[in-house]
Amino acid sequence: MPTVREATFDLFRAHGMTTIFGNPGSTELPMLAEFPDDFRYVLGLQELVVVGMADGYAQATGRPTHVNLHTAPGVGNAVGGIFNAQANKAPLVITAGQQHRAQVTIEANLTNRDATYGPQPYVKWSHEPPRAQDVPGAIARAIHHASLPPRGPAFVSIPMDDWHAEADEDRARNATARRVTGRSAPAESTLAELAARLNGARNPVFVAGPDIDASGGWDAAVALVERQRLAVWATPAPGGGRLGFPENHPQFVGVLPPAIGAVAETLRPYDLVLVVGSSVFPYYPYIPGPLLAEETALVAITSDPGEAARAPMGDAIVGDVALALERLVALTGNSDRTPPDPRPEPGEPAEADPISGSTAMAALADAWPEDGIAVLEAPSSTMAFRNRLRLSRPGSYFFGASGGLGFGISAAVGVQLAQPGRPVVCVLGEGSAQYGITALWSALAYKAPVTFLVLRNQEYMILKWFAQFEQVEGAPGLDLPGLDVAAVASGYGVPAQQVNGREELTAALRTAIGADDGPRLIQVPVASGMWLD
Ligand SMILES: Cc1ncc(C[n+]2csc(CCOP(=O)(O)OP(=O)(O)O)c2C)c(N)n1
Repeated sequence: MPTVREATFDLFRAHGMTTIFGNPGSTELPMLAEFPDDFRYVLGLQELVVVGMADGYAQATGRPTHVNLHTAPGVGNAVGGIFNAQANKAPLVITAGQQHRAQVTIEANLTNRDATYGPQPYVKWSHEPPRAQDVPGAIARAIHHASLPPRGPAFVSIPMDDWHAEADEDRARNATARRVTGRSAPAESTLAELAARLNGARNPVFVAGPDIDASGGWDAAVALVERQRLAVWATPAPGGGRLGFPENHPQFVGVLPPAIGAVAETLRPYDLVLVVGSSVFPYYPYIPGPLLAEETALVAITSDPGEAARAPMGDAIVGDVALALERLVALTGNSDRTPPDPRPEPGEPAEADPISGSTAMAALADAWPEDGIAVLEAPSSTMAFRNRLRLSRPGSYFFGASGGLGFGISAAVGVQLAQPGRPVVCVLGEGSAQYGITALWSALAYKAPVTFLVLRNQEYMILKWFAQFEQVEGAPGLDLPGLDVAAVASGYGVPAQQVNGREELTAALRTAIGADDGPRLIQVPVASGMWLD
C-alpha cells in the first residue's frame, strides 16, 4: 500500500510537475523526506520570491507549477506574491505544511489556525483535507482549479503527519489518472455575428491583452489584424503582464493610457473596439470621464467570466482567446480599409549625465538579443521600455500585472529556468529590486544566466510623480539615498558592476547577455524623471 507521500509524488509526476519551488520548515520536512531523484527542488530564501519564481516558471512553461510553503508565517510572507500570481493568471498549486493533526485543536506552536483563510481572497480554491487519505485528491483538485480558465493559484494546507499515512489506493489512482480540460471556443453563431460587425465597421480597432500570448493566439491575432487592416493598441501597461501583439508591427500604434477619461479619448476615433485577452480595462489612476465616446461600441473576448462580468461597458464573449481568434480569421473577409500610419521610430534620446531612463532603454535596445525575454519592474522607465524595445516575439515579456513589487528578480529566475535556451534580461528600479532581492541567491545557486539591469535614481520616482498627480505635498519616504544594489548583489556572490553613460552600459549589457554560466548584474545611475519615450 503506498503512503500519501508516494501517491502524491506519483500525481505530480503524472502532471509533469517535477520542479518544486519552496522554502522549507519543520512542517514540510516529512513531505521532502527521501526526495526522489527525478524531482528538482528550487530553494528561495523568502516566500515572496518562492512564489515569484514559480509564477515566472508557470507562465513561461504554460504548466501548473508546485509551490511549497512553511505553514502560517510562510503563507503570510507569500501573500503579496499570490496576489501577483492571481493577476498574472499563473497556474500555481500552493501547498503549505500544518501542525500534526494531534496538535491542531490545542494550537501547538506553528499551527496554521484557519489555514484556508490566509490566501483565500487571492486563490481560486483554498482547502485543508479532512483526512490524510484525501491529500492526493485535494492536490489533484487544486491542479485542475489552477489550470482551468481563468488560470490562477489554488491552495492546500497539509498536516505534517499526513505524508506517512497509508493512501486510499483506489482514490489516489483515480485522482492521478484523471485529465480535465477547459479550452472552449465561443459559440460559432456569436463569432459569426462579431465577424459581421467587424466587416461592417467603418473604423474598428484591436486592443491586445496578455491572454493572447498565454493562450497561444499570437499568430491568429496578427492574421486577423492584417486581414481586417486594424490599428492595434496594447491594453494599459499596469495590466499588460504579457504582450499580446508584436510591438514592431506597422499596425501597432501604442499602449493605451491607464485611466477612464484618457482611454475614452484615445478610442474616440473608432466605431468598434475589439478587446482581446484583457480586462476592460486595467485602469489605475482615477481620471473621470465617460467610459467611451457615444459613437464607440466595444466587444471583449476573454476566457475569464469575472472579467466579462465586471467590465463597466460594452459586450463580452467568454471563451478561449486563441480559438476565438482563429475562428474570426476564418469568418472575416479581407478588408480594403486604409491601415493606420505606423508609429514613429523613437528618436535619439537627449544626452545628459547621468543618462535618462530613455537613454538606458536605448542602450538596452542596441544590445538586445534576437530571442531575448524581458522581465520588467522599473516603474518610471516602463513606457520608455515599451517604446524603445518594441518586442516582436511571443513569450518575450513578463510584467507583474498586479503592481505588487517583488515580482521582477524572482520571476526572471523562474522564466530563465523554464527557458534555458533564451537570454533573460530583467530591468529593475533600485527600489523595486529590494522586494525580491533574495532571489539573486537562487539565480546564482541554480546558474540562471539572467542579466539584471538596475536603474539607480536614488528615489521612488513613480511615487513622486503620483504625489504631483494626487496633489500631495510633503510625503515622507520617497528618497533612497546611497542604495548600492551592485554591492548587495556582490554579497550574494553575483558578479556585479556599476557603469556610467550609454556607451559603457551598451558594452556591459552585451557582455553580460553573452555570458551563460550564471547571473550578472549591471547598475547604472539615471537621472530623476518619468521616462515616457
Ligand atoms: C509590495 C509593494 N509595496 C509598495 C508598492 C508601492 N510602490 C509602487 S512603485 C514604488 C517605487 C518603485 O521605485 P523604483 O523601483 O526605484 O522605481 P522608480 O519609480 O524610481 O522608477 C513603490 C514603493 C508596491 N507597488 N508594491
